[in-house]
Amino acid sequence: MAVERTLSIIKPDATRRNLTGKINAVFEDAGLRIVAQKRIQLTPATAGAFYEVHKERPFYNDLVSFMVSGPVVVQVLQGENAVAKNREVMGATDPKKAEAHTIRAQFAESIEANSVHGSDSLENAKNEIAFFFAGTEILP
Ligand code: RTP
Ligand code: MG
Repeated sequence: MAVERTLSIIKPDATRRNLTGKINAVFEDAGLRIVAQKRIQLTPATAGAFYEVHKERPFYNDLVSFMVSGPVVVQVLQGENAVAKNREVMGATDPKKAEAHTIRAQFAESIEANSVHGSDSLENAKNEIAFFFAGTEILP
């Protein structure tokens, strides 16, 4: 198994409820290392560009509004098989369908306000990391 990096975002529903530490503990307990992290306010333009792949989906406008509704924490997670491991600890998009031990089962409010984002492939991870971070900001 290769050491990978993936992009994670702790979403506004979670920053609002002061859950960033609890969520980071789940990542670290799963063997993922936080090698870059910053708390930022997304703009509609930035959130819209980040979620460009969902532009035609019915939930796109609501998703962009939600993502700018408060600060987010963008982070790079590193570890063995990090892309799949992070998706595993996040749980299903809809928290009602997520397994009990996952972040979304424990913390998400709804299918939209579901506490975390994680890259869904190694290729997307590379692009999403570059979207938010300069190479010099990532410190393994
Ligand atoms: P993410 O990209 O945030 O890691 O989540 P995901 O892969 O599990 O889900 P995806 O299908 O990529 O959807 C992106 C985000 O859009 C919101 N969503 N809302 N109202 C809805 O039916 C709906 N479906 C998706 C969620 O915030 C989801 O994480
Ligand atoms: Mg996705």
